[in-house]
Order: sequence, then structure tokens, then C-alpha cells
Amino acid sequence: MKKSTKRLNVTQKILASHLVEGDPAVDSELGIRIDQTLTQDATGTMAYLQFESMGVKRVKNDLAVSYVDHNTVQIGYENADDHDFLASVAEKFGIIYSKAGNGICHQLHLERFGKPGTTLLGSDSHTPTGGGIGQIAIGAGGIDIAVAMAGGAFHIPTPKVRAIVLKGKLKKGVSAKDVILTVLKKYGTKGNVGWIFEYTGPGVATLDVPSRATITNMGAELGVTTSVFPSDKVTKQFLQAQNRAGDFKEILPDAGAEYDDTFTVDLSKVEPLAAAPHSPGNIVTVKSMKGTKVNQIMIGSCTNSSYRDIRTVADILKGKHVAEDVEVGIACGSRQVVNMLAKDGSLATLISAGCRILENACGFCIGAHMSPSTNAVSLRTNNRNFEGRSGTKSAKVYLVSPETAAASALTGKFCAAENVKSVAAPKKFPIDDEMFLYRKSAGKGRSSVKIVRGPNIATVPKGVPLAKDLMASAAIKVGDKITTDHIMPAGARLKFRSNVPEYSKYVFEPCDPAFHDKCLANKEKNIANVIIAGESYGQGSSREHAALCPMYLGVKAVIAKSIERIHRANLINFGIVPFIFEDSKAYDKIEAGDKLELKGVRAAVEGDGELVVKTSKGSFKVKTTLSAREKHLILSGGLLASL
Ligand code: MIC
Ligand code: SF4
Repeated sequence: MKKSTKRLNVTQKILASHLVEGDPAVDSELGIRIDQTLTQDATGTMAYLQFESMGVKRVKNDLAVSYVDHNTVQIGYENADDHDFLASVAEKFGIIYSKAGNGICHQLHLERFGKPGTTLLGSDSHTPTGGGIGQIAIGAGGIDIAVAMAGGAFHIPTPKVRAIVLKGKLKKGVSAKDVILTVLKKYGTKGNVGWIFEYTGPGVATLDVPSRATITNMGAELGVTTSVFPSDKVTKQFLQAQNRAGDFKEILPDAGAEYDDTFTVDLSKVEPLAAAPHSPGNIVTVKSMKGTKVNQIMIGSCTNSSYRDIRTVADILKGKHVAEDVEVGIACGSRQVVNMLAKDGSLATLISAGCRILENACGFCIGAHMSPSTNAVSLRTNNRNFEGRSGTKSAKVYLVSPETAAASALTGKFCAAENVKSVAAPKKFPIDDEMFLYRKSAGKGRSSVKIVRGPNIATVPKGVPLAKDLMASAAIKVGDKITTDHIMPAGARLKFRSNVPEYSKYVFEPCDPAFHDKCLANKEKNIANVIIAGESYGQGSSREHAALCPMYLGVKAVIAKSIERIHRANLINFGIVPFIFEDSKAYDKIEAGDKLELKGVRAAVEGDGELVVKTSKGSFKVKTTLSAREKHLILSGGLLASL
């Protein structure tokens, strides 16, 4: 981030008004004040267990919302136990509780709470959805949210800000999803750590707030800290229509504002695109896929489930029927969206067209509903197509816009949409906040409330201080772009999120199902476990379980070619050292099961972060660059242990 000048961009304006530690001109890490927090159930139980163990009486930030949207399948008691726990915690500590069925956290937060010019920290990597309404909205691990709720600062690497200059206007049948896929085509899913992407230019005014939110939502796939749009007349209109005119604040970049880099997107030239299996950065044109047989189409998720999106789908399907050999599922983002579709007849249109209407929740996006059949081609409007995330390892998932999804549903083959009517931004959204509980006691709480703990709610394990030396084993060796879905699978395993010993049984399940047993056997023999990885380790979600459960299994270090931002922060929060190979060729010389000697590891963390690791075949150098705060966390055995 450039030194403050008089001509500030949107990012600099918001960060400057929230800066509590560090100077952007000098320091590599900044501490910012967090106004709003959000959690979802799959990460929230752990966040609140950690908050509870901090001994704070009530939340101290302006607004804290606890959403239930991930684990809503409720086969068995586990999810329901989690919901009861979350509701009681919310009532006790002054948190607003959004009941299952109300909708997906990011869509709901945008509709009802997101405020331009504020900061939002969420225990979900798609929290940057709030950037669509002019918030600096960041995804982080649950323990970071707990700290923010207790009034503590959140730390980010001092960002570099890239202007994505939008000019022109999108053609019919092309939408915001194609814009973010264009940006992903240019920048890919790795190498963007530490950047904030700020959208600017005359084309911004042509995009409504839900479209802007689609773009910032899927900015998460770039691996950036966040993405943000200015707050302008379009934002004002959206907030007025949500009956929240009072929340509006104009935030525009100053004329001549400076950026560290610029990329221009001519909206009129954007083509319908798709992210091909198995990465959101693997971009192809829909034209190149034309005619490919499609078996399943899933529409919804926090990326594309607004009224604008689902109404567009309904308009394309109106009076027609989906091809008989495809299955089509639709999950709206919120009750508000469903209500509007019900009132204007779109819901009936979708039902008549043969779509399966799903609950307004994450569901299919996280492999918790409608997994495709073996080898199926599934077109989806969500944001991640990692191998197996849909619940079916052999499925080929393509990420597309709602327009492409709807047009392809009619033909049963990959195709772009033509002659699509644009949906006007509603003048008034129907407001019904009844499924947000404890609004009256928000910020205050009720100390007499007893927290409900069913058998699925286990205690949070605490780390131990880092030892002077480590005798270790390379417990696993994985390749490039290992996602948190590989490390800590969701889908059928999601229900164990509140039970670390149980969930730990599935660490690296898709890569090496024996990982858990091997680690525990080493741990018993006092041998530390080390994970060896390639480029961009820990891509994807914010789930801190991908660090917490390995910590529980005795993992003390990761040695990778590179590590993604949120996951790196989570490793540090749980006392695991994030080492990088000094020379990535050393990666080729290590095999899973090799003995590693990390002599002087504690001193290395205390000092310059450099260490020589010995193996029976020789030695290699690793390094880690840590702030003083991060060093303290690792040396203590993680954030909880440091308190
Ligand atoms: C995801 O989309 O991968 C999730 C599930 O929403 C995760 C959070 C989690 O693992 O609970 C995310 O994006 O952070
Ligand atoms: Fe839910 Fe999918 Fe969005 Fe994650 S990406 S919050 S699972 S809808």
C-alpha cells in the first residue's frame, strides 16, 4: 500500500480510518479495528468455543452475527446440537442469530447488515462478498473472529492495491460471473497473496450491488486479502430499497488516486466463460465447450443466488422445460429472494420448468446435497470446483454464470444464453427479519443464559510451546495447489466440526486415509509430524480445522514451496511453523516417511526464521518470515495458548 497521499483510493480510505497498529509506509503488517463480524455454523462452533475460553462477558464489536447455513442437512443429531449451542451462545453474548432456513450468510449480510466504509471479518473465505457494498470484508479463521469479537485488532499484510478498471457495459447474456472469471484468467489462483483488488472506472456504475458482490465474492479464489467496490449512487439505491438508507455512506476514490498496479477490463468485450475442472483458475470460453453433454446443473451458492440471478434464470426458463436428461437444482440465497420469486411468479416458473427447489443454504456447493453421478459433467454457479468437492470425485464440475447455466439446462448441452432480459434493480425489497433472533439484546447479551452442549460439542484443544529441537517425520508429501478441502474434507464429514478428536480422523482423507493413524503413532513416540507440500498450499476456505486438527495430531511444521494467506495465518494461530523451501528443488529429495531433524527450530523462529533441516540423505534450508506477533504465537503453541 502506497504511503498516504491526499489522493486516496477506496482501500486506503477505509483502512486509514480503522488503523490501530502499524504504519503502511513502514510496516509489513497492519492491525485494523473490526466493526462487524460474521460466523457460519461450520466454523462458528469452534470460533465461539474459543471466544468462550477467552472469558469475555459479551461481544465488544459493533455487530456480530452468527449464521446457520452450512450444516442444515440434519441427518443425525450432530448438526442440530451445533444449532442449539450456537443459539444459546448468541443469546448469552449479544450476537444476532440467523436460524437455518434464513439463507446463506454472505447474501443475508449484504442484504441486511453490510455497511459501506466499515470493516467486516468473517470465519468464511467468501466474506469479501461485502466488498460489493463498499466494505473491507475479510475472511479469516474462527479464532481471529473470536479475538475481533473480544475487541482485538485483526492483522493483515500491508496490502498492495491493484485497480481493476472497468469500462463499457456487459453484453446481454454476459454477467458478473464472467467478469470475475476474466480476472481469474488473468491472475490465476496463486501468486496474489497480500493484494487487494479495487474495482473502479466508469463501468462500475453499470453493475448493481448483487453483481458487484458476485465479483468480490469470487475474488477469494484469487487468494487476495479482499476485493472492494466504491460506494456510490447504485449502493445508495440498494440500501434504500433494503430500507437501510441510514447505512449509506459515499466512498469514492479521489480523482487521481494512486494504485500499485492497474488492469483494465472492457466489459463490452467480456465473453461467457467457465472455470473447467478442477480449479477456479482454469478458464475456458463457453464457446469452446459448446455442445458438450451436461448431466447436472446447480444454480445458487453465495456467488450467484441473489434475486437478480435467480430471476434471470426464471426468465430464461419461462414457458419451457429443462432437457429431460439433466437434473437441475436451485438454491436461493435468502428468504427475501425466495419471497420475491414467489410473489412475482418466478418460483412457479422454475417448478414448471422441472427444477428441484432446494433449501436456501450452502448445500450442493459444499457437497452436502445433490452430489453428481459418477463421471457426470456438472455446471454450477458456485465458486469452487476442486476435485471431489461436489461429493463425487470423478465428476467434472464447470463454474459458470446463471445465464449459461439456465441456457444449458434447456438444451442439456453446454451453451451460452442469448437475448436475455436484464432484471431491473428492485425499488423495494420485502423486509422480514424475523429469522434473525436476539436482535433486541444485540451487543448486550443475557449473562443468565446457560449454554446448551450436546454430545457433539467437544472441548477445544490447546497447543503446547514450540520445543527447542524437533525430531520429526515427513508424515505426508503432497503436490501443488492442495486445498483445505484436501486437508480437511467437508461434505459428509462436515458434521464433526465441533468435535476435533472425531474430525481429525479425516485429515488428508482424500490424499492418504492412513494419515491420522500414522500421526498419532508418531506422536506417541514423541516424533513431531511435518507436512511436505508444493506450491500454493492451503488454497480455498478459511476453515481453521485444516490447522487445528493437524495440530491435534502433532503436526509442528509445514514445509512448502508456497502457502496461501488464510491458511498460513491459521497455521500460526495453532502454533504450526509455516516454512518455505529456500530452494524448491529440495522438495524432490524428500519422501513421505523420511526422518527429519529440525535442530534449533525454536531459535530459528525467535531469530531470522532460517533453519537447516537434516535428513538421512543430506540437508536443505527452509525459512519463514514472521512478524513479532506471529513469532510470539508460534513460540507459545498458538493463539489460545498465548493468552
Ligand atoms: C467453503 O466454501 O469452502 C466454506 C465451506 O464455506 C469454507 C468455510 C468452511 O470450511 O466452513 C470457506 O469458504 O471458508
Ligand atoms: Fe456456502 Fe459455498 Fe458460499 Fe462456502 S462458497 S459459504 S459453502 S455457498
